[in-house]
Amino acid sequence: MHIDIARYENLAVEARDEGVWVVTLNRPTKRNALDANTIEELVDFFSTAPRAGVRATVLAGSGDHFCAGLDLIEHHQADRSPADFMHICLRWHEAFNKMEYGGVPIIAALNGAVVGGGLELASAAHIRVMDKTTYFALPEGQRGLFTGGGATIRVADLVGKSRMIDMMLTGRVYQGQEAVDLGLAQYIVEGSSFEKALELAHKAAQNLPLSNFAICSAVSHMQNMSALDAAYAEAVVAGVVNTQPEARARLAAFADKSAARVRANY
Ligand code: 1HE
Repeated sequence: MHIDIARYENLAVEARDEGVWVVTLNRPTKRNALDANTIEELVDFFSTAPRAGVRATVLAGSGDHFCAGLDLIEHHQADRSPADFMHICLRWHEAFNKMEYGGVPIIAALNGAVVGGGLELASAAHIRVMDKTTYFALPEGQRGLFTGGGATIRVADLVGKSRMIDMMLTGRVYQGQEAVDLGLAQYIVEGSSFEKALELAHKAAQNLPLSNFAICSAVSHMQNMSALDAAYAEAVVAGVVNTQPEARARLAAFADKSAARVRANY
């Protein structure tokens, strides 16, 4: 599989070294609002990435805001039927499921507004890094709308049902350390969230691809299963991953004491 960078209009797609790719929502004048075409481009990239040798992806937004959510102007002008919008939402799910279950680590570099569908997009990434400008909200209630890109699943999973309902009913905004404490992001940085996300992507890209595939696919699948089925599936995945020939050199390095040990941060 091959990623054709030139085919993207609303995304800027760039290959860095060590198999790390950077995907940037590239409509800053629209605050990177998600129109139908952007969603199709996300489906395309994240469907192709797992088979194109992508080892980790940084997902960022161009300009001062990560993403303003659903393109409200397009939605207003299209005056969609219920069936039309259902199909739009199914394409959002296609894109975000490809992200969450695709097996390639995705690190979201957040700044400014991460709101509505922008938070749905961010919550499909495996790691979220925020900076001091980042804020999270679900303004759907105020707009006469409802979430359609998986917030009832992923945002509720991150912050819990009650907090999500409060965010939607009252327009509550979370930012700063409180957002990390709630689980909306795993890192907050003084400087650039992009630099930190890139550092984390390079770190993840050092793992064997099959290990990352399991981490960025199996964990999510297993959360959807009964404990009994998840334990069975975990054993099967571990059977495949933990016996991969590529792991033998790493195990040998541990055995001969040349591999780094796990140490506490002091
Ligand atoms: C947009 C959008 C958008 C900006 N769709 N065009 N999401 C929201 O309710 C968030 C709506 N946006 C905002 O609250 C603000 O725009 C921001 C806080 C993100 C940024 O504020 P600001 O002052 O920097 O920008 P602005 O002046 O409000 O907007 C600049 C331009 O971006 C302007 O376009 P212009 O052509 O007049 O210059 C805006 O129209 C445009 N823009 N946000 C379209 N969202 C699957 S269901 C998901 C449901 C949802 O996501 S609901 C949440 C929608």
